[in-house]
Amino acid sequence: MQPDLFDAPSPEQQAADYRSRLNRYNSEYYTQDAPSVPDAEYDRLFLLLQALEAAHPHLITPDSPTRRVGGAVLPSFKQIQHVVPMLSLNNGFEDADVYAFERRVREALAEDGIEGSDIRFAADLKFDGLAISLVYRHGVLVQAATRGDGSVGEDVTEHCRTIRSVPLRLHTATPPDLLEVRGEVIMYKNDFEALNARQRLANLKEFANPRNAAAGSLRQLDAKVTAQRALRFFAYGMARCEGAQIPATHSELLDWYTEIGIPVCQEQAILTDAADFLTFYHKIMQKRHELPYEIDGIVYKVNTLRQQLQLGFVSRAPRFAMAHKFPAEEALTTVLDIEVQVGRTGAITPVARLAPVQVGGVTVTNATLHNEDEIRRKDIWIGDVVIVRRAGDVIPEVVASVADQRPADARVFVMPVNCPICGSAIVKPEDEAIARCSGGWVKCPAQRKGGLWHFASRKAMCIDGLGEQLLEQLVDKNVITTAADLYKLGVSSLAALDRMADKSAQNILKALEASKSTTLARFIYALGIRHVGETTAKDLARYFGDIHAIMDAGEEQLLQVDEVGPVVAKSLLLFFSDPLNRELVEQLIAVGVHWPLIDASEKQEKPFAGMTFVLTGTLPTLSREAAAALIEAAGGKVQSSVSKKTSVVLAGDDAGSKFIKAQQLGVRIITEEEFYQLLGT
Ligand code: 5U1
Repeated sequence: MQPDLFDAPSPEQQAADYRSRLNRYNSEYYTQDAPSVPDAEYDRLFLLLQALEAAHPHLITPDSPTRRVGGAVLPSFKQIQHVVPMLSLNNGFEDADVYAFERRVREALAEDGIEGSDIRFAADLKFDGLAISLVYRHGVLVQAATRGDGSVGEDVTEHCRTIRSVPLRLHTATPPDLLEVRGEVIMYKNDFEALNARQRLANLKEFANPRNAAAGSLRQLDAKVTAQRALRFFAYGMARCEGAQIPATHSELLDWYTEIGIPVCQEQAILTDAADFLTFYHKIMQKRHELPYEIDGIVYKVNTLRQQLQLGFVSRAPRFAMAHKFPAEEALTTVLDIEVQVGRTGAITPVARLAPVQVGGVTVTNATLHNEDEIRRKDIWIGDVVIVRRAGDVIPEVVASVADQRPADARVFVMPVNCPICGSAIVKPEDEAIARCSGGWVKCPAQRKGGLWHFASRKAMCIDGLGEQLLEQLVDKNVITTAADLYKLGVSSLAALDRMADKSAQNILKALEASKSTTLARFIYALGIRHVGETTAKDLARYFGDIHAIMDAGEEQLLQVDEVGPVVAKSLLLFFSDPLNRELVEQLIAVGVHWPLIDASEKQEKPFAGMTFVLTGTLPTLSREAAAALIEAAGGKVQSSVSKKTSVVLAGDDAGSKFIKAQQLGVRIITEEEFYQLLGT
């Protein structure tokens, strides 16, 4: 007897085992957001299955994860007639539209004898992506189609196979004979940024937004291109189901989908009336920009599927649902002109002057164009029709020009050769994207104003009441030149300014006096040295403990500091090589700016001195902010990602990929309780 013949799995069994594990890991990662194995384990199994299939091609099944690569290049898209049309939704923008929808639903159902108390509504997110229909026969994905004109779409089966959140086989032993799932293909915001970064590197046109990127990635005749794009799928409805018990409500349908491996967005709610709708709408709108994907509104639907059928459709939209749209974050307008602005470090930023347009709830008339290369890459001309975007509090941005609407008299932007403020030459080093005014703060009032504004800002010297307009007057009237001059101001020089009463002048002098007592980190940050942000300033202060030590440090010594790399070191050396900057530091100290000495022994005593922490998951009692504050107060630093240099990962519930990475790298992982022990409390 040869026991291994009986014990060793056959290639068939082995392949089935790999397939089912890979499909499960896929679902855990993409559908449940809860990976149970590191990516490396997935990759290892995938390679094993690939090798097995190469040796035994008859083992390849349509639901094999190795088939997610895209097939042959298509000559054109095959057309697919939708058995159940893919309709669009009626849109509403105002509260009144939402109340009207609820009233219409209730009145129509009342005609069928349905009591108001029997009516519930489901709300889910309206994704800004591409509507897709997926057909499963006996649990296996057999067809995927775009919406097209609603009646006829395009066959994108091969493409959708490459989307890892689309199950190739439903996770159930008893699948329906036929199931047609409706949902949306989207691209996450971070994947969109990464794709555009790759496009830039390859000198290819960037996508205007995640929706365009998703649509452009799916509508490729070569599905291998789609396979390289990080697309995702979320289901929100069902068109057909045969050979299975159909759930009674929309929310039960979504629960069933989750059970059988079809991804569903977890941001849902069951609501009773329009007042509820509005609360949910505002809650989601608040956190809209923190979501990993773009949404453009909320969809309200009658929750009971039977009631949905009773309500039916009017023209091409269901009567049982409506989309409550958020204010648009993108709009079309015209570039009237392109001017340049000079920043505090002399950076020249081209700004588009736009025909006024409503975007994201405000009127936009200007948008940054970042730099000259960006203008060329986006191909933006003066006179062009452009897409403008304003997401949340983000500065409005020109996303792209609409090339086919370019007027005959459109002009290419030419970067000026001289600073529009001081007339000094504008220079642009070969290896930098940003052009700069060469005047420095001595010659260029724009740099002087910017530098002073930064010096007085909240995170720097925090001088209350010293606003932009006031600084502008002080500089324009030649009352001050440097930051040290601020501390020489008196009531009379301040009161002589426009709109400045004696009382306000007194308050500013008080604020100036108070600001003299600061910290070394704030002082370093306030100097406005290029590439030296708040964190680097803190690191420099902690490492050197003395401003003169920083001023006299050489490159090698600077590079010893945590956040300091060659670029920052060079910038510090350049700044302190200028006698005017050294003089400024001395003057500020002479007028009384001071900070507590950082005692080396005190530094050592802090329990987390020199340690870096990464936070992941939800901690039992501490918020992230509170944990970060405790770590920093104890001399430690908080970082956003895990690396070999990380000292400790503080993990709570639902810790995700950072936890796995820490395990892989052998980084110490602690609980909140252990954290308190380390802290000595
Ligand atoms: N979230 C969601 N989006 N969306 C789009 N639900 C939803 N439902 C739709 C559409 C077109 O249609 C059904 C109500 C038929």
